[in-house]
Amino acid sequence: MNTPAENRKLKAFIFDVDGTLSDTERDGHRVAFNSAFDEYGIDWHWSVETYGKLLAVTGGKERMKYYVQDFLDPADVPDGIEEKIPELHKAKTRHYTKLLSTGAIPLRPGVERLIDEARQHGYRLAIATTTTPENVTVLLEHTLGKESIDWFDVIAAGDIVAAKKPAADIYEYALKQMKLSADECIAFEDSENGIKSSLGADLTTIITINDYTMDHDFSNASIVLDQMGEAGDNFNVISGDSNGATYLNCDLVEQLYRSSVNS
Ligand code: XBP
Ligand code: MG
Repeated sequence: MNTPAENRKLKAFIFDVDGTLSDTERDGHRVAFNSAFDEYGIDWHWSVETYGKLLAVTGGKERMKYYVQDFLDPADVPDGIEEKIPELHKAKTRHYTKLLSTGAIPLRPGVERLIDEARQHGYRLAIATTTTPENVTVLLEHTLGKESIDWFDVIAAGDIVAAKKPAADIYEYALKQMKLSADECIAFEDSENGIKSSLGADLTTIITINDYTMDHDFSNASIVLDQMGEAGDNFNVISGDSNGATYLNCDLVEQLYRSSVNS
């Protein structure tokens, strides 16, 4: 935080994608991994429960390596699998983008409204995610429309940085691209790896949990909500103070930003 408190102004919203904009993990990424394994004749099947454990490691290629190393009996590791992972991951991305292009996975409640409102108020928008860039564009195209890709100043994604979340690199990259400092932005996350990354970049962070992340440690979040919510579809506040608000709008985002940068 380097700007004097009285001059600090919120200029941009930086969104995580998986789990935050949309519940893509269980019915999107997991399904696509399993389809890739089937395509390659590999007899792995990641159940909903196993996948929850595998989410400890971000990045699809990294997650497959983690599975091989920590979940498989060495005797069951297919020959040459480590070298095959990049190719397997390309197949996974193909299955994922195909699935999402059917519109199978919607945005989470309140996401579209908050993005619309942020644009009306003149906040800049960015994405900071671990997933592959084309996975982000296919989600945006089939939820907010093709033109929405241009609403984001930067889509920071995947292998563009060497170290994925929980490292702060992807948020730092997004800030650099926008030529903004951390105290001019706010991050939206859903997971412990995500908040470690955003806090590592010094960003005030708002959390919306999901089934896979409800037990994560969010003790340094500005607020923890079950969803962004809508008028008439209230969020539940898990921790923090919504100051009487019943859904996440730009007013509440501003209040949370102010109390964080002034503390
Ligand atoms: C997202 C991820 C990604 C996706 C898979 O984490 O962990 O690995 O599950 O994406 P976050 P790829 O929401 O914290 O960014 O297979 O394209 O890597
Ligand atoms: Mg996430």
